[in-house]
Formats: sequence, C-alpha cells, structure tokens
Amino acid sequence: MRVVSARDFQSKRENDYGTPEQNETVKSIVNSVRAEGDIALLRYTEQLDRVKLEASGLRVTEAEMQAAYERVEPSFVTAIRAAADRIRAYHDKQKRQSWMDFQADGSILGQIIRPLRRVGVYVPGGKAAYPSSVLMNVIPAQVAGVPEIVMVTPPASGGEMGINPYILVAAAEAGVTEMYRVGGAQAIAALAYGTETIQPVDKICGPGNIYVALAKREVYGAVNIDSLAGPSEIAVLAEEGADPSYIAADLLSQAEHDEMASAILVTPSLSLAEAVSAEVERQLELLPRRDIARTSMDSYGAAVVTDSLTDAIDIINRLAPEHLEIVTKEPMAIVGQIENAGAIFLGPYSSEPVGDYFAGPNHIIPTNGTARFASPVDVDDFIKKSSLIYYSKEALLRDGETIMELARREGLEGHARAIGIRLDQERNTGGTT
Ligand code: HSO
Ligand code: ZN
Repeated sequence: MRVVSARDFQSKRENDYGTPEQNETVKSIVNSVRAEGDIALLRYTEQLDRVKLEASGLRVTEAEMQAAYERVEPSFVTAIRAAADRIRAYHDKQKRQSWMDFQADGSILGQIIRPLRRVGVYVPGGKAAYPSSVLMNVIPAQVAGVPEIVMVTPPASGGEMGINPYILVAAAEAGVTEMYRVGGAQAIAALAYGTETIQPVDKICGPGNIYVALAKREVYGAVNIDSLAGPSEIAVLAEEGADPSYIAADLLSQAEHDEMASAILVTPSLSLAEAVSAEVERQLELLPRRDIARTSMDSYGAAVVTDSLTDAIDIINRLAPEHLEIVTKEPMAIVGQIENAGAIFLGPYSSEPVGDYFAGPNHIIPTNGTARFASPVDVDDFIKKSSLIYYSKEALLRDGETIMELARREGLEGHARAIGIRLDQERNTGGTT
C-alpha cells in the first residue's frame, strides 16, 4: 500500500455509468420485457443466464426454499437467525408514527405514514451473492410494514435452475414468501412493468452488476429505486498507538470485495502509516481473495499522512467514505467533527465487518462521496407520507384574503375564486354549517 502525503493524495474514482453499448443493451432488454412480458423474460434468461425455463418455473417454490436447509450448515442457520434478530431490533427503533397537530382554531394538520405496498429486492448471483444483504434489504421493508416483498435472483448458470442455498435460507429466515429465479436487466424490467407472472412493484432495491444498475436508472420514475450502490469503501482515521495489524485487516476486509473497492488510512503519524502499509503487504499474501484485494489496494488504496489530526479529519470529510473507523485514543471526542460518513465505527473493537453482518445498522450505505447528502438504507426507504389538512371555517376566514393575494400574484384567478366563493358565502349569509 502506497504511503503518500496529504498534498499528493488524489482519491476521486469515476462513477460508472456504463458504456454506450451497455446502455443500448439495457434499453432494448427493458423495452422488450415491457412489451412482451414473460416471453421476453424467458428468452433473455436462456440467452444470458443459459437456463431454459417455462413461465411456470419462474417462481421459486416453498419446497425449494425448505430443501435449501439440507444444503447449509446448521451453524449458518443459527448465525443468520441471530443476525436477523439484531438487524430487526435496530430497525425497529426507526419506526415513525403518523401525527396530527390540533390547532386552537379547530384546524388539524398532520402527516400520515404508510408503508409502500409492494417492493422488489434484487439479489445478485455469482461472487457477490451475499445472504447478509438479503436481510439488510428485506428487514427494514418488513419493519416499515410493507405487505408484499418480492425477491428476484438469477438462476445459477450452466443449465441449472438452482439458486445459492445460503440465499434461499436467508430469504426464508427473513420471511420472504415470493421469489422468482430471474436476474439482470430483464428482472428489473419485470419488477417495474410487470409480466404475466410477476406483478409490478412500487420500488426496487438491492445491488447488482452494471446491467442491473443501468436498468434501475432506466425504470426510475415508473417506480422508485434505492441508490445506485458503488464498490465498497473504508477509511480509517487513526493515531499513533493504534494496532497496525487491526487496521490492515480492516482495510483488506473491504478491499477483498471488489477490484474497484477503496481502502484508505488517514493519519498524522508517518510511523503508523508505514507500519500499516507493511502489515497490509504481509496479510495480503495470506488472503484467499488476494488477487482482488491487491488490485483494489494498488489502484485505490493509500496511507495518507497529514500534518495534524485536524487535517486528517478534513480529508475524511472530503472523502465522505461509506465506512469510517476512528481508531484514536478518544474517538468520541472526534465524532462530532465528522460531517460526511455513511457509517462510523468507534474504537479498536468496532471492526467494520461487525457492521457488515451483525451490529444491527444497515450495510447498504452511500458510496462514492454520496454520504454528503445520502443515508444508509433504513425504514424510511420503505414508507411514504401523506400530508393531512383539515381547515376550519374560522381558519379559512382568517387566512382567505392572504391566500387570494398569493394566488392573484401568480396570475391564478381560479385559485383565488375557490377561496373567494367561500368567503363571500360566509360574509353574505353568515354561513351555512
Ligand atoms: N461491506 C459491504 C457489505 C457486505 N460485506 C456484505 C459483507 N457482505 C457493503 O459495503
Ligand atoms: Zn463488507
């Protein structure tokens, strides 16, 4: 891992909006599924996933989900259950209540909170098929009260209909009862527009490859989508005295996700930077996914040495990392100065994977600097709000002229008259009820 001074540190990664060809491919897949429904869905599944299905085979059966339990270790079932409990308990705290404010003039103002009716969760196949991400998408939706949660995931390639049993067990444990074996841009189109077999949803969540991300962008507007999550990121803010082997291990924990992942140490201590850099080299060699982690470390990894802790905090705020670990003597004294970070881990025992799997907070967190304005997935992502206005006669008589003034200055006489007709009636007749 390169050791650089703050002045030489350049971090910006490009956002991946796909090549023109990829965009064209996605548009044509989405349009075909929208126009042709199941037929197009099955055709793309055969062409792209190399799995030949009938429409009746799209739905993953309850029996298949149950059979998956035979193919996973009992210790995995125990672990995923414990994680689900912790994640549910954390998200339970985020629930919002509808509210009404009863005013002295007899009016009522408020907000009604309702869950989305139907949500689609995309779960990738292949090397990024994470059972933990099933929980992180499904549980907040359940806590919000979403009555219909539908999962899609691609069938294993090579002619098998099978789905990763760990994904199936995680889904069953989370309480998913509607699942389809379909992936890629075609799955996103099916969720957005519906087919004969798959009913359309109101929002699509979950990570995927570039085709999935582009398809989500394509259908946005017809449905809502979550953020377009990029590769994982970790920044560690540390001082002299921190354990270099812990920091190196935590940096590598995110570097191993993806060649495009980024792992950065920011510290005022040159000796710590050098020690962590050496540790990274040592631990890298021992990591099963060392090829991925090395590419990521070589491309986006760095140990940045600053003049002071204040400068280090400044760099962190500019990076706005997905995950930030603060490994200083008094992390609580620093946390108030962190303006931009998706998830903040404090102290030497809050290793980032604690948050990926188990502590309770969501692991779907804004990447690529978007923590400047965005937040981790939570229950709010699965609700909508309706404003509530009940105006009393007294309130309208009081505010009517003001409203008419505003309407007329916008040239909207019809608006003014809608108010005026009521004011006239009240003034002329002394009012009805
Ligand atoms: N660290 C990833 C989430 C994850 N880690 C899933 C392990 N499994 C999000 O950036
Ligand atoms: Zn992770």
